[in-house]
Parts: sequence; C-alpha cells; structure tokens
Amino acid sequence: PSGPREPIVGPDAGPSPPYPVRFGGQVIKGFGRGSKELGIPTANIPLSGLSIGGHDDLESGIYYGWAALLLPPSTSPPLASDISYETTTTSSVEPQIYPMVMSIGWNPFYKNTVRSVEVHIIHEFAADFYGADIHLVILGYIRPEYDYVSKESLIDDIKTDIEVAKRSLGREAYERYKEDGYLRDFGEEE
Ligand code: ADP
Ligand code: RBF
Ligand code: MG
Repeated sequence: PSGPREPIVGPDAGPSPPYPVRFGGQVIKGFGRGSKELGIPTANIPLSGLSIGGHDDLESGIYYGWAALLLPPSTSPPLASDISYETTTTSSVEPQIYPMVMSIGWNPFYKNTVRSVEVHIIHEFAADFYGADIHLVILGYIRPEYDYVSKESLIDDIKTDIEVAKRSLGREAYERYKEDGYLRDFGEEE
C-alpha cells in the first residue's frame, strides 16, 4: 500500500473499547532478524501472554501504547539504595516505562508460520534484556500487517509507526496511562 499515512491515530478524547488492553510476558528469543536485518529490535513475547485478561482475540496488526520493563536483577546496574542500606525490605528495582509500538501477527513479508507478538520499545538500550518481564498497556490500533515489495519499504513504514505512536501517546488522554497501576505491579510474578 502507498499513499499518505495518518499522523495521529485514535480518538483525542482517549482510548475507546476494547482499549486499554493490558497484558504481559517474558522476553524470549525470536527469529533473530529484527536488529540485524531491519535495524529495529523487537522484544518477542510468548503468544500465550496474549490470553492474559482474556485478550486472545486481538486481531493481527500494529498497535501502540506504553511498556513497562522490569530488568532481572542480574542485568540491572546496582542501585545506590542496594549498596548503602540493609533496611530495604522489598525489591528496590523499579520498572521503567517507555512508549512502544507492537506487531501481532504472521509477518507476511517474511511468511512466518507462527503468529508472533513483538514489541519495539522506543528507547535506546545499552544491552539486550532477554528474560525480562514486560507489562503492556495497549491504547490503540495503527494499521494492519502488510506484505512489502522491499525490506526498505517495511522499514520506512515501521519508522512511520514509531512517529505515529509518539504523537498519538503525547496527547493528554493517552499520556496519563503511563501512570496505570498495571505498569508498576510486577509483584505477583516473582
Ligand atoms: P529476536 O529475534 O530474538 O527478538 P531482535 O533482533 O528482534 O531479536 O532483538 C530483540 C532483542 O533486542 C530484545 O529481546 C531485547 O533484548 C533487545 N532490545 C534492545 N533494544 C530494544 C528495543 N528498543 N526494543 C526492543 N528490544 C530491544
Ligand atoms: N512485518 C510484516 O511482515 N509486515 C508488517 O506490516 C510489519 N509491521 C511491523 C510494524 C512494527 C511497528 C514492528 C515492530 C514490526 C512489524 N513487522 C511487520 C514485523 C517485522 O517483520 C519483524 O519485527 C521482524 O521480522 C523481526 O522479527
Ligand atoms: Mg524480535
């Protein structure tokens, strides 16, 4: 498909049903081509994560929202609070919250035989975070998945998705979901 893309998607008043959709999972190994082939890493999450909260019915396509990342202790930099005080009773590792775009589907350009859930976090990380827990609050649908004539046109569209997500999330009624309790509540998974 060609032609202009909408700069912002979803109603200005805020996400409308079924959004917000909340779900999460642990980052697993994918096909190993997000970073290497496209220059756009995607944290893959098991599809079974999608059934959390009864949302195994999300249609294939590209979505946007907020992601919370809880790095496993081994890959987190030591915190000053861990070193200086022995009085800390609960984990002092705080989840970090970032804007994200995600793809659910079959990657028609690559003709995958399994449906995948992949999240590109809009942030530059110094290291990989396989095994980390991710919580997602999905706030809207951007577009269906397409097949493409070239890798470059797929990359161009993903870059546009990232800009669309940033603008769409910048609206007050979407920005406020950064404070959603689900993004900070990782307690039940330890
Ligand atoms: P895979 O096929 O195993 O998913 P990718 O090439 O898609 O490999 O890279 C994904 C991995 O890169 C993630 O699991 C994560 O550990 C790391 N990563 C680094 N930066 C990001 C980012 N901004 N968004 C998502 N994953 C990232
Ligand atoms: N793959 C497709 O085949 N068609 C798409 O339209 C498509 N859109 C994507 C949009 C975003 C925002 C992201 C993060 C990925 C998208 N992908 C798409 C998946 C891409 O092919 C996949 O991330 C890489 O192959 C690495 O697994
Ligand atoms: Mg990936």
